[in-house]
Amino acid sequence: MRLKNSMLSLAMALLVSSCSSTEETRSTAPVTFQAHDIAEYRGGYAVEVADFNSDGLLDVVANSTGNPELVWHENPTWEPHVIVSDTRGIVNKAIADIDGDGIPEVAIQSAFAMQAANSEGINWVARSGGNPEGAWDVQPIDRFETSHHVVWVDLDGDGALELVNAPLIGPGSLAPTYDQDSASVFWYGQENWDRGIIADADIPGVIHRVRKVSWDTGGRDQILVASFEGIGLYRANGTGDAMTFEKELISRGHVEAAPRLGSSDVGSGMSNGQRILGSVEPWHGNEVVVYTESDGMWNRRVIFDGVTSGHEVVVVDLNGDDRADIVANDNSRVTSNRPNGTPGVHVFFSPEDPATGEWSYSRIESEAAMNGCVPGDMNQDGWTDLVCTGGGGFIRWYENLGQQDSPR
Ligand SMILES: [Ca+2]
Ligand SMILES: [Ca+2]
Ligand SMILES: [Ca+2]
Ligand SMILES: [Ca+2]
Repeated sequence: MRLKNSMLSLAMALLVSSCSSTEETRSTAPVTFQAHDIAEYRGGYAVEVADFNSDGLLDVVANSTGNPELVWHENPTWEPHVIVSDTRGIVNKAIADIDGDGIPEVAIQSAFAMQAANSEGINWVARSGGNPEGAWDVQPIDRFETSHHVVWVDLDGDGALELVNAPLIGPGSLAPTYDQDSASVFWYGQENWDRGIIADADIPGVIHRVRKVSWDTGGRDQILVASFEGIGLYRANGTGDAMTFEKELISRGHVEAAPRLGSSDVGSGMSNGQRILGSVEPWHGNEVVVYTESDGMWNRRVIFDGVTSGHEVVVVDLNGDDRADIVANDNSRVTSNRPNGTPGVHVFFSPEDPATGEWSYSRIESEAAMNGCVPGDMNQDGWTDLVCTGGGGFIRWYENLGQQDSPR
């Protein structure tokens, strides 16, 4: 009787463990990707996705400082529709439907250069005339030297998006170290686009990216700023012109002599219900970093240091296991001077414990240099795809083919 019970327990245990291990294998396995070209595109700097024509399919906008035109590519034919033409030095844009008419508006930053003296830094808001395939009206809202990254966020939680502008540097910062001056972060409300201040010339060196994050509960968005200083979390208090901002430095990032300093970009995602951050460090750096929190402290862990020319990061669950994965682009090229370049897209799938487990690595693009990627389900099949552009000469989307043994 005793033996029989033991046998039964053993059989049950085996059954349970084999079930859970099967589920484990299915849900945590890396996914594979298939590349599709959207357009040939020289010197791509950054890319965004949004549905411009309300057909439920995400369309694609890339920009390059060398290309005077900004177009949206219509999914799935990728036919280009012009938003602006003859605009010099377009360095970034942010897309959101700020007036609720179903057609996104596009904030654009132009006249960019790496030296304040040569960079007028014009910030614009482009609105369609009701037909996104027709002419767009473009209004300048501010000029500030080296305006470089923008994002739409609801800082005061009133339901209307504010625009946040992070100039690259303070006007006194110069190549090659860019650390002589400190940089600011600004915000603008839709009512009058007056310039408000989030950080008042107190971020040393280069600010590379500013990202929206829902850090706290409540209706407000917060922002994460990736800079020479590291990763800073900014929270707004108050409303409208009376808003004030508090900074919490999450990490100093990579600490070395400028310009190999801080963080190039940061993303936030959830892993087993806990927030993690992913970062590429230092500025234009080689390290892929994951941050996990324990006892109120953010622990920094380098999971890869083989990116030759990093720039941006994406933190998103690609394989549907509720653990955020990390995507790092690489804009390096293989040349006679740099035979060891590693162009393309590096993807890291999270282990069960992102703080201690082994991340699974896959290089999903190894030919075309890429400067930035964004996530989006481009074919509406439930699997999150990636859209990238860069120095490799393409705007390309990588179709997430899922795990072969678990079709969704
Ligand atoms: Ca569309
Ligand atoms: Ca709109
Ligand atoms: Ca607001
Ligand atoms: Ca998909």
